[in-house]
Amino acid sequence: MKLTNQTLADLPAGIHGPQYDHTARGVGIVHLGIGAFHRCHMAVYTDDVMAQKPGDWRILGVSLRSRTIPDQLNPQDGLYSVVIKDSNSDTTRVIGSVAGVLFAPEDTQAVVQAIANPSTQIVSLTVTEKGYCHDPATGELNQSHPDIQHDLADLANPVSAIGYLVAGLQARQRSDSGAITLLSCDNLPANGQTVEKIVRKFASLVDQALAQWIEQHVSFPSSMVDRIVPAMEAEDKTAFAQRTGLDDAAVLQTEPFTQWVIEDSFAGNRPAWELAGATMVSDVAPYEDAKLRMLNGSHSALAYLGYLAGYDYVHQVMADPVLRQFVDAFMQTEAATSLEVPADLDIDAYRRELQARFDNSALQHRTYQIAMDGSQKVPQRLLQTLRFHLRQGGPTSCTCIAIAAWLRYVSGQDQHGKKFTVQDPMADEFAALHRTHGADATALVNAFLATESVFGHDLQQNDHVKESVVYWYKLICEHGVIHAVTTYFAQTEQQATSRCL
Ligand code: CS2
Repeated sequence: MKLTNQTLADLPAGIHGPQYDHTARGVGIVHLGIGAFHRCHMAVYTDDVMAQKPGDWRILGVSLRSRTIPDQLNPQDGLYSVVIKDSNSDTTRVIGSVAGVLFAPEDTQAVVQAIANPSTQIVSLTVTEKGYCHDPATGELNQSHPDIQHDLADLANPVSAIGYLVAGLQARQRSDSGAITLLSCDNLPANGQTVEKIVRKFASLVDQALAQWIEQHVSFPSSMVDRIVPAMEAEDKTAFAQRTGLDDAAVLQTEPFTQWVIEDSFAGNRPAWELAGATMVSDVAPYEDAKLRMLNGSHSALAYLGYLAGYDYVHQVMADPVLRQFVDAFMQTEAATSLEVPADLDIDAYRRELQARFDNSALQHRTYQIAMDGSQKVPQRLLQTLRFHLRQGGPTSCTCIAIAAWLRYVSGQDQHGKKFTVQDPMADEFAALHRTHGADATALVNAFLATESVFGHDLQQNDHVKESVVYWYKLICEHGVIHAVTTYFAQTEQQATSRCL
């Protein structure tokens, strides 16, 4: 049975459809980058809100690059299933909040018009870290990015998310359609302020009057988003169809846990997401930092170490006693101690809960998926923790081990000599660094630390960081990840003993 509005009344037993008439609701949100994460997160919250309250909050999705999602969702009237899996059981629901999906390269004007439409109150984004075309170390617009250069020269036919936003805001200004909110839902620190800085910079390069209009009419709340959403593979879809009898080309899987903390500063109306469990606050920063450094920081660390050691999935890394202990030590001694912990967050309980989420073997979350785009992720996930402890004279070894594992990962070869493709906008630059300096660990680490878009200006001048990353990098290359991490624990134990004596 193909999933569509027509077949919704006959869903297989145990699968629940939307608890409201989704076809009677209008669109109030345009979402750029309608990938799996958005459809398991904000679209679910919005579906829950519409089931509880009247309101035209359906989401018009925009796919910026790939035709896959519009081709999957549009023939299904925007409907898709979400399978929520824990280690022992799963539940499935069909989400009705997505009204349809535009394919930006072909529907360019429709996207711009949708942003300008007076009924659109919010444009939200999940375009991944690299989709902001910014310098990850500083958060500034990268004006030499080819997509930005293209859009500055031809804003009538944008290709970047930032170009679409500014073209849409310009159309909104021209048609006097009123205030609007741009809501970033990507894992960036101060994501609202970051997108504000980038959009305003871009707009000022186009037209000062537009930049001023944006200042007066657009708000940019920050938000912290959290739900683990592993990519759905072809076999997972076939298994779903066989198990349920439902033919859903867009089915997704996720974990039971979900969290959304939103800065309550909207320029127009918004759905009452708090009814669906979102937390509205005046300052997201402490939640965002905790999530980025604890969850995403340890995710990246375990992905690089685990992938090099030959583990394909997160739960397998967690089942390795040495790496499990490392993840715990990373969180407890370095990430957690670098934070200004929000008053309502029990950081020890948070750490344990994260480990339980990583243990979820039903999720099949690939280390390779998390390992991609390190150049865009490492600054906020690892380097802020490192900088904090450098200032305080605190512990830095776990973070330096994770950085060393990343440098080794981007060589494109694991510790068993297996070659793989590094997915990262800077993959070619990193490969060149390995070609030039591969035989000399000190020269290699120096060259990486001098990559300012990742490491800024400060870290290349820090001898302690250099020495530590070189030391762990050599151990990882010569003896493997498990030996390096075991050495770390032996050293920590020795230090603890000598402190006691
Ligand atoms: C992961 C995140 O792929 C990654 O880099 O660390 O997508 C992570 O699963 C989410 O941020 C969880 O909320």
